[in-house]
Amino acid sequence: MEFHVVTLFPDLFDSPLSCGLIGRAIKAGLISVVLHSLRNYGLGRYRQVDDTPYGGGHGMVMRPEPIAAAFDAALERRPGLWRIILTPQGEVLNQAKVERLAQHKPGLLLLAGRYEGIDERVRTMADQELSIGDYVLAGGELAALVIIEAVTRLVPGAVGNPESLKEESLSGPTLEYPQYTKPREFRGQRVPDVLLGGDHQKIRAWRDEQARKRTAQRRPDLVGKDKA
Ligand code: 6GU
Repeated sequence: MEFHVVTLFPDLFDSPLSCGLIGRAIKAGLISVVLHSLRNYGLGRYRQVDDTPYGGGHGMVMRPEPIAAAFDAALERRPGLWRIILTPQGEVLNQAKVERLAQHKPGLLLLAGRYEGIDERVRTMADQELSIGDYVLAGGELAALVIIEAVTRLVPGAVGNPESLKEESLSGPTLEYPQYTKPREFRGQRVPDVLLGGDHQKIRAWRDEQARKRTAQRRPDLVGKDKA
């Protein structure tokens, strides 16, 4: 799986791409991430990438030409990439969408938008627009990293124990059951007896029930819902 990211801030990716799950997946050759610095495709002496909005208004708008040139360079290197614009105006990401993104061969091309907006004509160069939730970030860089991590987890071999993926993929979205580890008692709170008894059928039933209750209480919007 190959990820290409078009961004004005390639440095922002250094540590997230070198640590943890993503770092391991890169070292193992399971994924690769290619950063395309938008500044390299900027216009004129100042490598300009944005300009004032036609019609007036505050802020700057990203010009289409540098983005088009960066997309061309990425797609020349890897034809067939699924092209995504990261913007709060996109479809909201969820696990079902992550699973679909993981199916895209040879990989994803992610545009991290910045400033107050992107020229509307850039939308015609993309296959999909995605947001990671209903709040505002300064740019799409963190959203790109969210997508890279969520998709990388689904690449075979990237997650240490594949059993932890299996449970998620069987059902629609529910919250996890409560987990406990040592010690048996912490500040007066005891681990539920059922988990110490070793009756695996009983443990499974207890966990299912806890997950169901917790989902109903905290995320009623997920109840009865299939993967969307
Ligand atoms: Cl993809 N970009 C920005 N700028 N803000 C966001 C977002 C993306 N998703 C949620 N908020």
